[in-house]
Amino acid sequence: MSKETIFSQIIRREIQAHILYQDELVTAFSDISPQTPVHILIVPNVFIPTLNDVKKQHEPALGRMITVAAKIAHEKGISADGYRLVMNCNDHAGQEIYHIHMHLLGGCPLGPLFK
Ligand code: DGP
Repeated sequence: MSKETIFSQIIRREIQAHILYQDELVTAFSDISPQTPVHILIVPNVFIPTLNDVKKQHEPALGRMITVAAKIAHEKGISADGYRLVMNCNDHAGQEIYHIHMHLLGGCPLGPLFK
């Protein structure tokens, strides 16, 4: 799996998306099909298909993804109540877009992941 996805076009602003944040490492934009009142995707600008393809050189971007997620959560006013960060890898996790991304989910009770 080595072809760029629609997320690369969003990062390059070749197609429309609601971009909330962008710097030299990451881009954050609203999910096209929100599952919760706040549903933002945070992606590395560099093309990485899956978490299995992550290398040590990607650590700065991966760290930035978390700090940007926390910053957006604060700006959206969901920090105190809480939120969830999710990254799916491959079929069993339901990954649809093969450019790694972190889902920032919040704005309502999310329920337990495990029972
Ligand atoms: P995942 O299942 O983890 O691969 O999630 C992919 C997410 O990407 C899904 O929640 C919907 C979102 N998505 C898919 N296509 C687009 C798009 O063209 N624009 C935006 N903003 N989000 C998209």
